[in-house]
Amino acid sequence: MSKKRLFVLLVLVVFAVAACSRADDPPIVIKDVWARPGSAQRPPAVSAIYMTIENNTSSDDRLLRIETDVTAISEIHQTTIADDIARMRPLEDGLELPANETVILEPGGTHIMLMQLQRDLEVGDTFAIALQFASGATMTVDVPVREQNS
Ligand SMILES: [Cu+2]
Repeated sequence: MSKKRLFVLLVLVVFAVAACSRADDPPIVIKDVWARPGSAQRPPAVSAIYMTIENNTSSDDRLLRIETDVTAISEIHQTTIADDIARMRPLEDGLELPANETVILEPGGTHIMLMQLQRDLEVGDTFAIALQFASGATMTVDVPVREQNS
């Protein structure tokens, strides 16, 4: 085999490996997503979504907002405890997703708050949400409704 042909072959192998690793490692991975049950008729007509977000890229990103047709209003909330009282506040600039880090949304911590539910969310239901990131990427994820993460 000539040196030129060997070089071309090596270049092809490098491209193939790069393409494979990109396919195997999606930049943002959503895991363990679930939502609490909620009633559209019964106040407060709210629910919350929890998930694990892996940012596998070498760039910081942010989750800006979530859209879903089960509610008119969804906000990214952070729970803080001061003087034994838990308070939720919206993260106006979105949720930080540092490069190569995993961010966990869980009960008592960060969550996606769904307010003014448009329909009931019962255990066993599934609904779709669209996540929008500061990078410009969007993802659609199916969310199962559960009593608790299991
Ligand atoms: Cu909240």
